[in-house]
Amino acid sequence: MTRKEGVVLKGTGGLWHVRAETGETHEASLRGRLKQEREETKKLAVGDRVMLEMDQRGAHWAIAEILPRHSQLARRAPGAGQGERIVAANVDQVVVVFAAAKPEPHRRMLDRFLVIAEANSLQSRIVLNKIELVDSSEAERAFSDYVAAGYPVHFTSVKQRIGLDELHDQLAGKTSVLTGPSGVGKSSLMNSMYPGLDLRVGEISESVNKGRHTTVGALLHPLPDSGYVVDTPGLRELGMWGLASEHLDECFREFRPHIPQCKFGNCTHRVEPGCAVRQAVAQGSIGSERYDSYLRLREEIEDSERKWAPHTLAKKRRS
Ligand SMILES: Nc1nc2c(ncn2[C@@H]2O[C@H](COP(=O)(O)OP(=O)(O)OP(=O)(O)O)[C@@H](O)[C@H]2O)c(=O)[nH]1
Ligand SMILES: [Mg+2]
Ligand SMILES: [Zn+2]
Repeated sequence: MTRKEGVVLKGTGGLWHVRAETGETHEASLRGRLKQEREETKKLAVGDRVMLEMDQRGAHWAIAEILPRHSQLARRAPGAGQGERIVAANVDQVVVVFAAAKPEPHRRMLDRFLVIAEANSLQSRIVLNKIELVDSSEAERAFSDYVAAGYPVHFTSVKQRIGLDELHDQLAGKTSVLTGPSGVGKSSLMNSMYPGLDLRVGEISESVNKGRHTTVGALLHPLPDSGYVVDTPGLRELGMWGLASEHLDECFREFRPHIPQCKFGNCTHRVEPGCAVRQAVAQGSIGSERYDSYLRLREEIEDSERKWAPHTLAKKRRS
């Protein structure tokens, strides 16, 4: 029987586009047996590595097996982790692009992207593009919190071709989710690193994404040399659904060494005495803006927990 391994690039109406290791793309449907598996983690997503098998007549490819995943970017429905949806599988990193100016970088939004990546146990990389528009040492100072937290930060300019080779090297051979607000230069960066590559990375189409029930699938784009870029309808839409408020602190990397030092095990790092996180903020080892982001996001998550908790309870009682 003819069998080969491949990577799922996209799915449309039950038909999946699978790129074989040798480069050609096949359309394949999922074997009935796999369709029936109820396990959430077995649901197929772009980025999944699969085994293809040719049917007896030699006419169609079928996905016979989904190979184990090493990571995933998931979207969870509000309220107790039901209805998890895998946006992409085997993601190696999230690349968050902002502009140094035009538009001004939005730190709160950056922190939100980083939290979503951390909540999915994915590594992040920050790109500050249009660096030629500002004083570069000032920009470096403004982003020193992130460097200190352990995030790689790239300062780039498409206009002056700064930092593009370094970024290109970090995309090679990896599967990257590229995201960031509109107008920061995501398409320009990709086009200048990979001339001729036609990507719509990270673009958020307002009309398709407004309804919560509309689902727009992600696409996996092979890069010309090696590696893939995941084209999602936008990470922001993923929200922080499913992240419990008591786990938010761990999604701020630089908080982690301090959390176990707090006097109370369930410390919210707001008003509790003996809070090691607040002490680190006072001493400057945690940036105050990062701490402010934490407080705001915590409020936001707690609000949604209050909103969804009765709903979840009612559901549980019914079943
Ligand atoms: N000054 C300057 N302008 C840049 C740079 N990179 C991109 N631009 C400009 O910024 C504008 C937006 O760039 P795009 O690449 O379309 O931005 P995008 O992030 O793909 O935006 P969306 O597709 O809307 O999400 C364009 O006019 C680019 O020419 C840069 O390094 N410096
Ligand atoms: Mg674009
Ligand atoms: Zn604390």
